[in-house]
Amino acid sequence: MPITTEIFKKDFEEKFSKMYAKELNEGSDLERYQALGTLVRDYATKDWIETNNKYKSLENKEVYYFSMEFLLGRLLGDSLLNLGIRDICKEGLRELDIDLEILEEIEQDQGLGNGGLGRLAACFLDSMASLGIPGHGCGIRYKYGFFDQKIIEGSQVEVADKWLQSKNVWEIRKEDKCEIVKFGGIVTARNIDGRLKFYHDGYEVVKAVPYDTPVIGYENNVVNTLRLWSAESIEDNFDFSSFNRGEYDREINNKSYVESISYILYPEDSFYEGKLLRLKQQYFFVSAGLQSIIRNYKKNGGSIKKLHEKISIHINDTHPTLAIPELMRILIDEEELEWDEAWNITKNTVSYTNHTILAEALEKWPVNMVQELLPRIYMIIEEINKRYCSMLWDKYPGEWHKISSMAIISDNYVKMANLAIVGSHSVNGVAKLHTEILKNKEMADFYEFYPNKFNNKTNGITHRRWLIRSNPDLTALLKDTIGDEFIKNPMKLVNFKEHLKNKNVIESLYKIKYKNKEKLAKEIYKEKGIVVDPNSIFDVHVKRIHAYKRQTLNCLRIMDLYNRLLENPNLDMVPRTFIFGGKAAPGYHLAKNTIQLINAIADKVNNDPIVKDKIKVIMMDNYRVSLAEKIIRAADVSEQISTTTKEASGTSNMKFMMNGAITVATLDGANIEIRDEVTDDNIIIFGLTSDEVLNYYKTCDYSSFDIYNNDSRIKKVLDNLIDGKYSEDRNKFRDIYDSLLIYNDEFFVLRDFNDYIKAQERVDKLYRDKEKWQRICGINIAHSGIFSSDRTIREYSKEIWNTKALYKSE
Ligand code: 26W
Repeated sequence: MPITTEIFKKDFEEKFSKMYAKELNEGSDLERYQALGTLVRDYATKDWIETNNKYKSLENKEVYYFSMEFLLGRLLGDSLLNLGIRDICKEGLRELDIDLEILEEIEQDQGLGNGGLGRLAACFLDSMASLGIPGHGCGIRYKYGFFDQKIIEGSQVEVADKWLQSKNVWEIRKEDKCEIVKFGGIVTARNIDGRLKFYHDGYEVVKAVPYDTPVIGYENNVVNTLRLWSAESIEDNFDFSSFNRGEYDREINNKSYVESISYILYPEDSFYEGKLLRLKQQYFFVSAGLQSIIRNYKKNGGSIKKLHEKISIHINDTHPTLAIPELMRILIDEEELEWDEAWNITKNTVSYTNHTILAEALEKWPVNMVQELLPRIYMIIEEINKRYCSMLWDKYPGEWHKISSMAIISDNYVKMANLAIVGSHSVNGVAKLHTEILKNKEMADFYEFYPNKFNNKTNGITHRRWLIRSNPDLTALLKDTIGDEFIKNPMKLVNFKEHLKNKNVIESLYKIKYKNKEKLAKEIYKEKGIVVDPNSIFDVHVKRIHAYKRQTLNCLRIMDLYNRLLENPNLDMVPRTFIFGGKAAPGYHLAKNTIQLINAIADKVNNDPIVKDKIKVIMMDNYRVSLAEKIIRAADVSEQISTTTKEASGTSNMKFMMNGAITVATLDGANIEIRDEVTDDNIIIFGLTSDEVLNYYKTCDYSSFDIYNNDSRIKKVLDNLIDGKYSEDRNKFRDIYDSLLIYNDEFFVLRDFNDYIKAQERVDKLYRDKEKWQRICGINIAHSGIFSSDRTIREYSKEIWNTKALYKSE
């Protein structure tokens, strides 16, 4: 029965009184939010059960997206949207004198991810469900997600993310679906009737408890599952004899030792550290996930020999690579298949996405660590390596260097990317340039050996969250002009182009952006106490803080602009508000120093009466999905200024364009494809090309010191870092200064500086022509359809997973 306003009101009141045994008007907003969330989840359960029943027939191949991170953000608004009941609920609540938006704001972000990789996983879940593709997520239910960032006296302070403090209404604990994961111990081989069998003894046992969250498709009755695993000790395991011996503490410690596995998300992205706990996390969720998938598959009558025809395992970067030897272990030790057959099934089941070429992000584990923690898994990796290296020897006799760099085990390390390439049937990059670099440079030897494994899948974003839900006014304009086809088929956004001749549409675009900017200005005032003018250009740089993303380049140009304003306070320029947001990894000193620099510039500039109406600098605290939604829709300018070749794809670039911002970009990652879509007239490109960057690496003839000495403007801003202008402590920004000069500016900040300034001057000029500016924004919106993750997922489905939708969709 379709839900009406009346039914909803009745259901909601009932749910509330059942949960809290009191009247609705006696409840707090948190209680109302929780009642609403629980009700919405209930509304999805019928479809959830029915979808699961369909999957039981095994008619449809299912894909499991294994990822250490799922950065979901809030779920209430999107669930209502996808169930098609947002307007009904809003109206029903209004009649009860409750504002839906207030309840939506109560929800804690589900922040189980660092950045791009985790958010991509979340967008993919939404697209798989919305396209009716049988696809589920498998990951870790961290007790503490990505830390909350507070800015205190200009510096980042990390605070634990206690997202589970108030109940998570979306998840269901599935006690009956627990799995056992084994660590440590010893493995012995015995010959049983001519077959070598492996026995694992003396291991430690960890109970893996799944928590399931429904992933609701857009108005299609499909509900897939995100299954996150939590580590618990087995109570029965409690050794009471130790209690009698007075070793109570040891047992308690063992409990917390076990539970520490799913305690916390590692906050490093793009920098790998060989921490034992991280290796445990990886094996923990991969082993639990695979065991439960295979158990379920067999229960539904699936034949183990046909596993690869019915199930795809996708690994999101190398973090879940142990899925390869773990699947081998299950097939050989438990299902008693022969090696060759098991290997064939494994390779054909697993596919792998690479998300970064940064060498320091490549995972490798010390051999003795893997051996001790996962003795049987190590044996299997060794055997895979042995067989694979013998193939390499046949093909490249005598080429020792090549073979050792391609080997899975070398220099006493297990190289996870190598294992992922060898043990999967598909390796993909996340944007065209990135894939080309993988094929021709980073993974060139592998590409030569396995030319057919490599392919590109340019990233995408779910337009349901990033446009329809987070920018309702723009969505309304689009519906008014091009109808609502674009909701199911975002490629139809291109029809918006023809409306850009219409002055009223241009005016509406302007007004919508202005309104979004006003809302953000309010938020900035609330959070930071700083007044910003919505008539100024909102120039936004939000993403993880990292040297390669070059927040410093942005800082230097603001410092330069400030210098020019000091020289000439009447400088003719459109006022700008520079908005930054992003977290630094806690151990990444330079990134933290960059945050301090942004805040120091903000402090100086925002309090200088000479320039205060021309420029403002804001560093928003605690950048996260829910804040991104508010910032991105209000942006005029999107800063995508990574050193060319370093940003695998970027995805915020797509979100900004879809919300009608103009991109200032280097020709890096998906920026190139955005440029190709909108053409050079509708994007502002600057900086070194990838060939130029690669050439610098080859010839080693870059000298930032020469640039510094020959360019007085650059010299001046660099000197400002250490001359006391931004801090009485002249050493405060010394490390940034040194990285740019003494360490020869690894990311070519100085080289791109002048070109970047010119690009920004073009922005200034363009913005003065209001109509032209809005038309360009409109063109960007019109061409953003291809960057919907629906397009990406269709490609994965067709070209990698071979999965079919439950029904025919557009
Ligand atoms: C081992 C530590 C570690 C943790 C996370 C290394 C690397 C990562 C991720 C691969 C970093 C990441 O999020 N990469 C981003 O992935 C996005 C989705 O594909 C891309 O859009 C970004 O360009 C890429 O930086």
